[in-house]
Amino acid sequence: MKVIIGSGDQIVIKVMGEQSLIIPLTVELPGESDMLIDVPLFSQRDARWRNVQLGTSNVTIGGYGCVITCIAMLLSRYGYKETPLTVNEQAKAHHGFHSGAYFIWESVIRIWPEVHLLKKIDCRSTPAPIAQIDAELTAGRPVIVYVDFDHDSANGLQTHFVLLVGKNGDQDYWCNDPWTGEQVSLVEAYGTDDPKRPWMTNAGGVIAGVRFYSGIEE
Ligand SMILES: [Ca+2]
Repeated sequence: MKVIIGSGDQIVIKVMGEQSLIIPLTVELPGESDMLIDVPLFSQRDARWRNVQLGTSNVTIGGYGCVITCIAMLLSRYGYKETPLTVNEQAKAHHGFHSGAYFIWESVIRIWPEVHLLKKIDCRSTPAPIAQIDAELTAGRPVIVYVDFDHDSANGLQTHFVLLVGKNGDQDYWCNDPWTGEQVSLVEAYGTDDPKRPWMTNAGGVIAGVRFYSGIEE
């Protein structure tokens, strides 16, 4: 027997001579506001590279390599077989770092010619460009953003980069987080419901800056 049911319907279980058990149904269907791009995950703290020197600095990939880990995930999306370790090596060999540890966003196209920086946007004091981010994700292009690592604006911005890979409803995104190597809700991971910071309950307030990249699919 096949029965078609929908949201708002009820399932009634009646055992002979006993009271009926009524179970209301809630059916959640994926809407246009949910989507996900398939992007491999890397952790900057993976034992294979966590203790490796970042660029030519005296800090490690494990401690400060969120950017190159995002870049490794982004490149993987476009068919390059890179890891945080190989991105670090390639960038060192091609002047991809300045001041030791800072990855040069514009250097990507010199090293990986099918991927290039489109735009850098700082939005620490303005709402994030959600419509632009949505358009990029819908087109299948992951977006690098930065957030406050400790989600506490009282002590300034501790910059942490993550890779957005999909929409999670209208006010949130799925992100590949290099710190944990896991895919998480951006707002759950880096927002707060502290009433003193109401803007931190949605992605527009959590995102402090954006790096848009274009790339050619494999
Ligand atoms: Ca902070």
